[in-house]
Amino acid sequence: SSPSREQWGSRSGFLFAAIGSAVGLGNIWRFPAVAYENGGGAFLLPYLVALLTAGIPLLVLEYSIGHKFRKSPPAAFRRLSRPTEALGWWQAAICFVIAAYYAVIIAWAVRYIGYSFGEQWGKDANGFFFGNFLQAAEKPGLMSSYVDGVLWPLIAVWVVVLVILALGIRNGIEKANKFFIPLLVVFFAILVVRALTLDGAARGLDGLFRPDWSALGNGSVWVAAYGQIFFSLSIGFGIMITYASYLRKRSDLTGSAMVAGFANSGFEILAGIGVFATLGFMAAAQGVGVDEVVSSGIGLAFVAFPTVISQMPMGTLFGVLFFTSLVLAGLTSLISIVEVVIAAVQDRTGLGRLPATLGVGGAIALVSIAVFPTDSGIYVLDAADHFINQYGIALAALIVLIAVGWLLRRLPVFQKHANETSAIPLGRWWLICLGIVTPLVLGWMMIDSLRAEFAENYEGYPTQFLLWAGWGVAAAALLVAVLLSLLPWRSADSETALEAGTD
Ligand code: LEU
Repeated sequence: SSPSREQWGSRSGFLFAAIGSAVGLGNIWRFPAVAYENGGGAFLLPYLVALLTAGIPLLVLEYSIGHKFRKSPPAAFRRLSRPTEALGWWQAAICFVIAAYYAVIIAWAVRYIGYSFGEQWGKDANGFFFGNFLQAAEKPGLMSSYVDGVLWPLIAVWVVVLVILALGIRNGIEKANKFFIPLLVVFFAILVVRALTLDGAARGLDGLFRPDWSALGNGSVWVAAYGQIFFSLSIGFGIMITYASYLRKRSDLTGSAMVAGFANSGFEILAGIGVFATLGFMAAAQGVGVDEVVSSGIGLAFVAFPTVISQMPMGTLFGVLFFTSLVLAGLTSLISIVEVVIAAVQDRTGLGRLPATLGVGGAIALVSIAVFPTDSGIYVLDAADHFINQYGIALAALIVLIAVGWLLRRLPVFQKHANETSAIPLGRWWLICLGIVTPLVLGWMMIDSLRAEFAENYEGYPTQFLLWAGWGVAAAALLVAVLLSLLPWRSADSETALEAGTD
């Protein structure tokens, strides 16, 4: 590999970073609600099937691509074949968009650590969040005013992330993950134990895990399982290619994929237990059924949890633990998303780490700071998140599999590459999962979500708004990617760096 490419200090450093990327907001607020809505305990079956047929096999593929070429996605895909370079830029562009809004949610959580003291949201957590805190407009539209209470924590989040990234792979990303992830596990474990000792916890768990076997006959339940696995494991948008490009030559790729995959799912199930035990307490306190208090995403973290916190003894401590966990889990994921874009530009231009971090990371931070701490920020965030997930991540993953598996027929090359240094050999099942099963599921997912998109406007938002904040953002990511891939690689430096990347 090129002598100047950075490397992880140890295998555990890479694993902590890979797990840190995977364990994020998605684990804490997405999984519990998705599982609940899709068959409860019965959902664990499609979830496990998705993990084993798509999650872990794709992790291994991404590790192998990054490890073989020692490059970030655009340069790695360019080595695969000239036209596929665009796929790498597409992944980098998706990361640009995700990073810009993901940071804002972390900023909210930072602010809510402070609000936990004295439970400042008062009796109306919903009104407080959307009104007092976000100062959200009534309806989605163009941004018209700034919200200081979001702006300052957001700037702080970006400063922390850019400093860590500027310190590099070993001194920045690896050290941060080795510190943040154990801390997260400790905080979250205390939180789960506390939640399990609340009155009503058992009712919550029963609500989550009671299996509805009839859900297994429903196609959309399977789609939800695959969707959750993609977002949660951070696969399909180049993060794992990038992180694996900093591995040493002799690295156990399949073993690492198993560890990262199971660790992420383990944390996810732990989060499900903690969240539902807490919701069970809330339902019991209000004398209603668990189904009346379940919400997902933003509503769960910033409305339901504050409400529960106000109702429990020692709520402040619980609030601090919960929001700090969100911040830690979010930061380690955000770092990985931004690193994809930095590495892509570095590989392309030969820029050093510091200028690349300031230039690229700074550009993402600027967009994030300009768009999201505004009265329309939450609507743009919601639409961009939905569209970039459906028509970014899932679609890009499908096209990567068609290109690598069917057009170029390179899956066996990566299978051989992984088997050269890995403890657990990849057999024929791996080819079948990635060549046939996963593309079929992803193709079905695409048709299914397009159908829903045209049946009714997402969240009932106005069409004009969805055209720019949703479709526009997803299409721009693709367009920018194609344009970037068409630019000639003029700099002698980057071509040499590229050539040096072979093994
Ligand atoms: N895997 C992360 C999560 O679960 C998200 C990804 C975009 C880094 O939140």
